[in-house]
Amino acid sequence: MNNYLDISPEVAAAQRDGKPIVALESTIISHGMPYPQNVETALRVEQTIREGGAVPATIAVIGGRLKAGLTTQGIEYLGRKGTGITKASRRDLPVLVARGEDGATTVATTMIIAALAGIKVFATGGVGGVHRGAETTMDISADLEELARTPVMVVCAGAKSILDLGLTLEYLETKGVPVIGYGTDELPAFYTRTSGFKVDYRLDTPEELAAAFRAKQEMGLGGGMLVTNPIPEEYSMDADRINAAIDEAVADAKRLGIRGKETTPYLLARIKDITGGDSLAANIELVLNNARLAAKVAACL
Ligand code: PSU
Ligand code: MN
Repeated sequence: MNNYLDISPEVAAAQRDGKPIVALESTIISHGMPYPQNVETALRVEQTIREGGAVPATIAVIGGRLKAGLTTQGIEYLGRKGTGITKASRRDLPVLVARGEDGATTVATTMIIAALAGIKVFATGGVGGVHRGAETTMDISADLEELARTPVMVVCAGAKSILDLGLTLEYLETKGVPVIGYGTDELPAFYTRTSGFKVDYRLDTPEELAAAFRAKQEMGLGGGMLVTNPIPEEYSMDADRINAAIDEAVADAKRLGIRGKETTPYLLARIKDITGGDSLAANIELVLNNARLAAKVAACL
């Protein structure tokens, strides 16, 4: 086993018993939602995975150790510290680990640690992508590169239009990452079920998702797979309203000169304020929905 990795007793027992395991990220806790909804949601997501017959492995870096599986206290600690914890992508791991520091793992880093721990399925809300204006800023999330190289299935609710969805799909195509719509031909746009962009393939059952992922690994193609699962109809937001809020948030970020890793957390918080908290409610529901699907796929694998 990797010398830097700690697998929690619950996750280790699940591995011994051959039980399905679902990885969860921690940047969504520290930087994606405010306290205390972040902690409540993280615990509800874990509970949802247990109800689905799988074992949750929330992933983070604590005191320089890569953790697969956190305690409730660990989740509470990350949630309270919030943006006081380093948002840790691939490039951040070496120094955080060498210094014995904490890090909240993004999609990219959660994939890395899940793969080290032998976990194949990971549920989250949204993934990073190619940002609007990337043709001049070059702001392309390391999440996309990780999907290209690390063999973990990421179940998300699509990508939100804080990103350039068309360029994000182009990038994933170049990198050979299959983008699957679960029960849909269209890429879901996180808060809404449609975006106007087509996914590569529509698959309708957890078994089909598992079979495609297994085939990719067994052929030696490596890398991940992006499963996009639309937010349940009853929680989806009005497209005009959410798009206006996103445009306003993107304009504010530009005016304030927000850059780099601050961009995504700033936009999420700003959109929540502009929508009077409604975007957060939708965000919570779609994460729970993704956890349910991920537990089913993990059981098939
Ligand atoms: N999108 C969300 N919620 C999030 C994130 C993205 O709706 O919490 C987080 C995830 O951890 C994702 C990261 O991996 O932001 C991407 O950040 P960046 O764009 O800086 O790569
Ligand atoms: Mn970025």
